[in-house]
Amino acid sequence: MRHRAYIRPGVSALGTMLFLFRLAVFLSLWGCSNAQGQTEEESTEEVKIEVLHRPENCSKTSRKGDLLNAHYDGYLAKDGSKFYCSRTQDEGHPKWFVLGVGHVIKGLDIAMMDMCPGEKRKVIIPPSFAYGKEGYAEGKIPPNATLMFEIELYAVTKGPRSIETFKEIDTDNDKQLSRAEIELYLQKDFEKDAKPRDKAYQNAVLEDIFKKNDHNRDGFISPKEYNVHQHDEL
Ligand SMILES: *[C@@H]1O[C@H](CO)[C@@H](O)[C@H](O)[C@H]1NC(C)=O
Ligand SMILES: *[C@@H]1O[C@H](CO)[C@@H](O)[C@H](O)[C@H]1NC(C)=O
Ligand SMILES: [Ca+2]
Ligand SMILES: [Ca+2]
Repeated sequence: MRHRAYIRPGVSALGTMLFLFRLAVFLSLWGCSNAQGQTEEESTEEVKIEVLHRPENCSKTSRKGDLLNAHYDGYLAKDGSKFYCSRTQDEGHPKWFVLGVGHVIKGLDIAMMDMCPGEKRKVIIPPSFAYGKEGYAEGKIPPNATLMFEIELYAVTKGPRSIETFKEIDTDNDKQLSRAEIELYLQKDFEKDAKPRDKAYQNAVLEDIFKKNDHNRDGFISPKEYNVHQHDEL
C-alpha cells in the first residue's frame, strides 16, 4: 500500500507540478489568499534546524507560497527508527508541495523556509509542530513524538503570490498592476498551456480577478491587494 502520510491529502503530485499553469488553481490563489490562517499552538517548543550542506551559489531561497521539490527521510527522535522515506515512494521521485500553506506538517513548513536548491538540512520537530498527542498512522508515529527529518531540496519554483511574480506582471514597474499588465500575463500563462482560450474567456477571468482583488476599485491591484506574502519587499 502506498501512503502519503507526510504530505497531506488533496495535493496530487501532477496537479501541484502544473499549478503555475493551471487556471483553476491560479484563480483560487488569487481569490482566497486570506484563508491561510493557521492556529498557533501555545508552545515554548521550537523547530531546530541544522544546515548540513548549503551550496555556494544560493541565489534563490524558498519562501511561503513557493512550489518545492524535495526528498526527505523521517525518523523518530527517541530511537532513531525510520518511519518514512520519500525515496522509496513514487518510484523514487522527489515530492512536490507548496511551502507554508499546510500541505506538509507545520514543522516541515517552518523547517524548509529560506532553503536553496541543493541544500541539505537535518531538522528536529517537536510534537506540537508534528502529530501532537494523538500521533499518527495507527501508532507508526506514537503520541507526543519528536520527529527528525533529513531533507534535500532540489527545486524552488516561485509561486503566484510571490514578490517575483508580482514584479514579473508589473512590467512598467510602478508597483501597481494594471488591467493591461494582468491581461498580458494571463495571455502568456495561457500560451504555456496547450489549450487555446478565446477572448471572452480571458476577459471573464480578468473581470473576476479585479472583482476579487481590487478592493478599493481604482482599477489597479496594489501589492497589498495582491497580498504578497509577508517578509517580501518590493
Ligand atoms: C549562480 O546561479 C545563477 C542561477 O543559476 C547563475 O546565473 C550564476 O551564473 C551562478 N553564479 C555562479 C558564481 O556560479
Ligand atoms: C502527551 O502529552 C500530554 C501533555 O503534554 C499528556 O497529557 C499526555 O498524557 C501525553 N500522552 C502520552 C501517551 O504520553
Ligand atoms: Ca504597473
Ligand atoms: Ca486597487
